[in-house]
Amino acid sequence: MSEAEKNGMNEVSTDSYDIHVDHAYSDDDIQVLDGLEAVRKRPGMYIASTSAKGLHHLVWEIVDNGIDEAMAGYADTVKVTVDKDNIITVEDNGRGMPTGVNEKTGKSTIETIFTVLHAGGKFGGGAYKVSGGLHGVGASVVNALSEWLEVTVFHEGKAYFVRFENGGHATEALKIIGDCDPARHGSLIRFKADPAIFTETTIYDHDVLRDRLRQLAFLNKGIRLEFLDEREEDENRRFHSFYYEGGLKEYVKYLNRHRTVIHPDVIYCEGHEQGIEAEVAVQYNDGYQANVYTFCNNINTAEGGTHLEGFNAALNRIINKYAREKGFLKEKDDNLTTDDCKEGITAVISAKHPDPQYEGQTKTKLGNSEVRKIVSDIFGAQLERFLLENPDQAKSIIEKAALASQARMAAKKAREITRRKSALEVSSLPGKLADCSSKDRTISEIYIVEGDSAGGSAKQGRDSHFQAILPLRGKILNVEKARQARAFENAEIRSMITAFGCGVLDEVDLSRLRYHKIVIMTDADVDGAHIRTLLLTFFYRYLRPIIEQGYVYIAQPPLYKIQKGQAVRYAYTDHQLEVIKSEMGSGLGIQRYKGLGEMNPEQLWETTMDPKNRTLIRVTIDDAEAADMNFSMLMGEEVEPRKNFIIENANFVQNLDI
Ligand code: 1YM
Repeated sequence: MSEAEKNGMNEVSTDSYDIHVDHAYSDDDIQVLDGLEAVRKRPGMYIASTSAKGLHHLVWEIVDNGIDEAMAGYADTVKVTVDKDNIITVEDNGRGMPTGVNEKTGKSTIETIFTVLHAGGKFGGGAYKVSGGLHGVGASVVNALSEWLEVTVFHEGKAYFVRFENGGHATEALKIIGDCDPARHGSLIRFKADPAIFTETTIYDHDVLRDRLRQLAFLNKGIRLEFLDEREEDENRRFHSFYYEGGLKEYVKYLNRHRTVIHPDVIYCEGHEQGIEAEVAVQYNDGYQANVYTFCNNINTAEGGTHLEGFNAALNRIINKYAREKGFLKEKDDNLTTDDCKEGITAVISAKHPDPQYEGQTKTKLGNSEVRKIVSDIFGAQLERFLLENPDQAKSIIEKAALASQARMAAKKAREITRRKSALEVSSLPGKLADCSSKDRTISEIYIVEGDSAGGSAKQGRDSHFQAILPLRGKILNVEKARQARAFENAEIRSMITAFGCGVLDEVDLSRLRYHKIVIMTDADVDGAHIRTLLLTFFYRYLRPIIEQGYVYIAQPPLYKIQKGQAVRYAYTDHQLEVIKSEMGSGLGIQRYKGLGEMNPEQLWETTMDPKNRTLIRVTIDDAEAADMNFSMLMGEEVEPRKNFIIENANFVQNLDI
């Protein structure tokens, strides 16, 4: 079923069609209407969804057009405003959309762009459009999904205007509505998302808009992106102006801002070949993770692709070449692997391609093969130059890769032991695990429980048919601060790996995962939150697919037990406690649970484990960059930002972007 059908939108769009079938329309008009009608019928085919994500997508379609105009060299600023009623205004200071009449449709070019699906590029005279989005389909899709949309163009002292409503129909033809300052030029688009389509929400998320606009400013150096949120009372949050002369160089500094870098200068290059642009920036920090973000035409290519392959190849080739030439590697030594060269790296790779091909499960893998060599050549040349010109910085980088290589060999040994154990021993499951009897993975659950006493209650309270319990003793290792070898030696981590059965890192095989629900159950206090974060960090770094596929959950134990005579109720939040208190009246016994251990097995089952009553929060990764950042910050070396973050976010795990 499409998003539209799920939302029961067929009737809505049919209605708006009928209103406008009027005898003056020719066959061509009907086709035009059909186009927008199709978008309203099945919005899911044109935008990500009709949820909050799709709502924000509308903004990005219009912003992309402004950025295109800026990238073509005609504009330098794109402004986005959200007003109190969640009406969006996007304005650029470019040439202004063409105000003439389109020969084929007999209507203004602007009306054509906004009412004919797939119009964009065709009318642009083959303009070089490399920004993301729907490749020119965007404007008409946004119009179709808006309650109304207005376009104002400022051009040679005149202001032109057209308004669309009722499923995207122009109320009248484009016309001059007045004079403007002859120096003013550009396009201004205002629209209100249609609540009949976006049934979940039509309220924009300030942080989502701000963060993406900041990212677009990093990805398009020299373009100013302004954001005004008129809903914000807080003056510090109302207005943001993003402008980065240094592009990705500044992006990498920003990404490393809470980390300790091991060399002062960002390695940076940009270049173009065959009409394809490549820009790369790199700086190493003292951590062990690789944080590499790749983009094509401003779109995050989460699955990587040829630009990433070209980068990896150049990094490996040049670092090994330099390490051999300068004697860091002896003749008998093996080459450093690409992973060795990437330990502690923060890198951003951005390609701009006139005809990008996307592959992969989520169509976020760049497929154009020519990009591989272009990135490899451009980045390789600059990396080599950088190492030769900056021997001190080169030394820090090469020594880090050499250490990574030694650690990798140690980790391999430790990991082989874990693997052999699970492969050879029949009863290899960890001793502390109370497994479930069912062999059906899809219904099996494993509760990771903090402490032996809560573990004991959980074991007694569970339904052993499908619920397994793995108690963990005390705090688990912080994998953000430890090398792999130490992680694989850690008893708690090994217990989890063997219990889950699906392998780790690049060997994860979800078909072997023994439980389709992995539930973290910790005390509802600061320590519990910390342990939960440590566990999520481990999952995120070593078992990411189990999060990506939605197998990880957080249990919600109650905070209070409220009793009046025989009647017992539980409150999971302070707010709920107040509600229950007012409902139950006076003479209440209220117990605050300090930990899971205070609940007897029956209570634990009833409140937290029984599928009929419990609340499980599914952990998701919406934004890899934000999640990475949070884990590095929460779990990394630098204490100050972590302290501040925890203070600002008392209930911080709920606020983690995962
Ligand atoms: C706030 C959104 O859409 N700006 C914008 C769009 C266009 C032009 C300028 C433009 C492009 C060209 C020539 C060209 C568009 N024009 C078309 C089309 N901002 C925003 N600014 N003149 C003006 O590409 O040759 C599509 S988008 F099709 F009419 F050329």
